[in-house]
Amino acid sequence: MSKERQTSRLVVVSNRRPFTVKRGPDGPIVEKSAGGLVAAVSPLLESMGGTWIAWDGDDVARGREGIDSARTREPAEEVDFCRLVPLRLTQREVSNYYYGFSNRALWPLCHLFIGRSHFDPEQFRDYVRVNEKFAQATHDVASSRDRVWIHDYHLALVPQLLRERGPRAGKVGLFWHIPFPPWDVFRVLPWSRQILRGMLGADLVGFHLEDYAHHFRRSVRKGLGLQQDGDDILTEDGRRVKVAGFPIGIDAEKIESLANSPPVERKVKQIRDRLGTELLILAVDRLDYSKGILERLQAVERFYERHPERRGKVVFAQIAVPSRARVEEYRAIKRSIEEAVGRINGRFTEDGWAPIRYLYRSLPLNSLIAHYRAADVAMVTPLRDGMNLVAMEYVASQVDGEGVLILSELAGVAELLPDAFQVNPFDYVAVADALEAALSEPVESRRRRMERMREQVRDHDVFGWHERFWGAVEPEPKRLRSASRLDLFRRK
Ligand code: ADQ
Repeated sequence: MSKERQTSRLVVVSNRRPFTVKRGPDGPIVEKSAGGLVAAVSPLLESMGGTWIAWDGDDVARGREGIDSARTREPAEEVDFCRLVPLRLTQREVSNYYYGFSNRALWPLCHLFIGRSHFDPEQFRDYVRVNEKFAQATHDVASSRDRVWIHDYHLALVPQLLRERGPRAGKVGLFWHIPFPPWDVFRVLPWSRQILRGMLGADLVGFHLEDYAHHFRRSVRKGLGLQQDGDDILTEDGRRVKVAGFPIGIDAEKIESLANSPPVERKVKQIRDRLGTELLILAVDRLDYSKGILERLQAVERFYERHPERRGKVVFAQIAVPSRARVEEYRAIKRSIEEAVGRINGRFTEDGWAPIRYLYRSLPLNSLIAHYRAADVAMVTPLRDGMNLVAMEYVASQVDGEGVLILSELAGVAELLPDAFQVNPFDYVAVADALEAALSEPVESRRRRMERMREQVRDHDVFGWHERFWGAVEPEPKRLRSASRLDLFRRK
């Protein structure tokens, strides 16, 4: 098959596309997809352009059973900052590959929730089939001078499947956005060795932390019997695969400048005026059991129980963006969260004040940043998290330097932010105590902590992440800059 003409050098391959298009009363509405991968990778393509290959995200609306299986790719779309190649999947494929194997086997296992993992051969079969579709589309679209950047656990087999489709001059990198567990956990997966072999098709396999990279190397040695030379893995076909930790970052410059912008300042004032209390504690997550929302609510309940003097003066706001709502575990956790919010509000509400505000929706970026700025304390307490961008976004939004961050020591980002109030998210007594300590902390020490955290977030931004990742296999990757002035997510 002839290669399509390419004008860019970066080809991003991910399950999720950077935005979704919904039908609105006045025509299509373009919305940025919520989630860490899109938040991290979008600024790079906004800055340098490129091609993004992703599932078109639309399995239900168009009823996909029985589609022409030879035609798996929609025509490429030009959007403001990249060329998008949407991939078609059938309903069954989406159900088995995405909701099934990716999110009911790999996701819980990598986050150490072995008891939540489901292993189903049918789902794995469709995972392989969909990975083949992604590999074929990438092979068709990428030219030999492109860097192919495959993202995340949905596409673990794509590096090897791509290699099998013919020799490539361009480098292939895989970035794994979630934790990689110890071999004793990963080996529980019946197809663990296939997954490891698939990943090793890349020239470079990156993780957020050196700890995760270490677990991967050890899994490859123990599971596949391969040799290691320094930090590299030596494959059976004589290749050398680089494996390392590359902590991800955010577009800190863009978030800071938005936090300082007049529309955000107006919104901050509006939030504070409507609050009706002196202090705001904020939590923002995708609705996922790994984010520890239920455990956090338990800590918040204890806090109000132990500190009656704070009632009427502090509000806790939980903003949860809907996620994977077709998976029963996610529907169950949503019900439990809603019950807990109702119970705690029922218990403590008095004189027009309610302790918890709960929003189940995605917010536009400006509004999200205004909430970060308006909050006196942010609680980022996942039970396990590859990195966690919300913590970094909160820090970058503290342009007055006065916010306090309570951070789970089980999130990868904890390595970067030792100045946060670090807690074990399973220890609700300690988390409740940390809340009181955070609210009572004098302004001067808040500022000192926040200043150091802001430096860390600036020094480890998403552009540096990109440079360090590709710098591991290419001598001089292109230096990128924030694209904050681009008019984004508008379809041409
Ligand atoms: P996620 O699990 O999605 O990412 P996270 O890193 O916190 O977790 O990113 C979530 C993103 O969604 C943030 O950019 C946040 O702003 C956005 N978001 C959350 N709630 C929102 C809301 N209500 N409205 C709008 N936006 C919202 C995965 C891994 C992480 C890793 C990232 C990047 O699980 O550990 O940090 O990828 O590698």
